[in-house]
Amino acid sequence: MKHVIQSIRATFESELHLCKQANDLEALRVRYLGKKGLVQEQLKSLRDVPEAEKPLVGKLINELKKEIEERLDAAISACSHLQLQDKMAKEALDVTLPGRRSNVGSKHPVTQMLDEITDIFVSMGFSVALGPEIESEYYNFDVLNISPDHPARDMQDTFYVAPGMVLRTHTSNSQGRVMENANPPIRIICPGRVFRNETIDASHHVFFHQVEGLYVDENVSMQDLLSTLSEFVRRLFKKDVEVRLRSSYFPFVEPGVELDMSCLLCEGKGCATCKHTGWIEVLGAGMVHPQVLRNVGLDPEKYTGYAWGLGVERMVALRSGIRDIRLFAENDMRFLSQFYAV
Ligand code: FA5
Repeated sequence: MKHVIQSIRATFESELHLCKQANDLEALRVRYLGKKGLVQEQLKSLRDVPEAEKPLVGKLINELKKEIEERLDAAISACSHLQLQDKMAKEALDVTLPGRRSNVGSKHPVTQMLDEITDIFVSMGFSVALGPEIESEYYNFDVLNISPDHPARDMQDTFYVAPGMVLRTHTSNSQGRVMENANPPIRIICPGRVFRNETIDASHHVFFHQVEGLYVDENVSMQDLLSTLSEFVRRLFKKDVEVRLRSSYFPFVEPGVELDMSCLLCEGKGCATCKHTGWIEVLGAGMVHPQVLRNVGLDPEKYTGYAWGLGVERMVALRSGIRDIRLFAENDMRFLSQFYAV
C-alpha cells in the first residue's frame, strides 16, 4: 500500500509539471481529489488493509491528500498571478501618449462677429438694446416713416405672420421702441436677426443679422456719424480699409447714405462677389428723419441724431475671404470649424 501511495505522489508531481493553465490544474484536482478520484479510491481500499496497519496507512493517505491540496493551491495561485501579469501586459496603457482632444465646438462665426462688433461699440459708449424678431407693422414700418404703400411692405420683401405682425425686416424696429422710452442723449446699438422674403444668392439671404446704431442728442451731425463708422471699421479690420459713402434713400433718414467697403476679396480689382465693382455695400445710414423724432415725441428743432444698420454676414465674409454668405446658414462643420476660436 505504501508503494502505491508513493507512486500516486510521484505521478501527481510529474502531471503537475505538465499543467500549463488553470483548466489543466482543475482537471488534475478532479482526477486526484474528486469523489471518484485516486485519493478517494485509496481511502475506500483501506477496508482491505489489515486492522493493525490501518492507522498508519490511513495517516499516509491523509498526508498525501493534504500534500496534493497544498501543491494544487500553490500552483493555482501562481497560475492566476501569471495570467494577471499577462493580461496587464496586453492591456498596458502608455500614459505618455498625447491624449485625444474632444471636440468642444465654438461660437458660430456670425455670433463671434456680433460679439466683436458689440464690444467695439460698447467701448465707444453705446449700450445694447434688443428688439423683438416678431414685430408690429407700427415699429417695423409706421414709426419709421415707411408709409403703407412703401415697396418695402410688399409681400415680396416682408414675411407676415398675422394681421399687422411681421418678422422684422431690419433692426431699425428698435429705434421707435428705444426713443419712445428714453430721453436724449440716446446712444444704443441693437444686434439681432432679421428676415426678408428675398431671392437667395451669394450676398443675399432670407435671414441674416444686422447691428443697428442710434445716437440722438443736441447738435449730432453727419460728421459724428462718419467719424464713428470710420473708427469702427478701423478697429474691426485692424487696418485702414477704404470706405466710400453713396447717397441713398431710406424713409427714416434724411440725408440717407450707404457705406461701401473696398472689396477685400479682390482688393478692389473687381470679382463676382462685388459684382465687378470693387466695392461691397455693408451698411445703410443717415441722419434720423425729423418726422421719426416727432413720431416718438422728440422735438426735431432741439434734437438731431444719426442711425445706421449694418449687415453682419457681409462683414464676416469680407474679413475672412468668404465668397458666399449662404455658407453661414448651412451648418456644415467642415466650413464652420475654420472659425473655431482658439
Ligand atoms: C436697412 O435695413 C436699413 N434699416 C439700414 C438703416 C438703418 C439705414 C438706419 C438708415 C438708418 P438695407 O436694406 O440696405 O438697410 O440693409 C442694411 C445692410 O444689411 C446692407 O447694407 C447689407 O449689408 C445687409 N443686407 C441687406 N439685405 C441683405 C440680405 N438679403 N442678406 C444679407 N445681408 C443683407
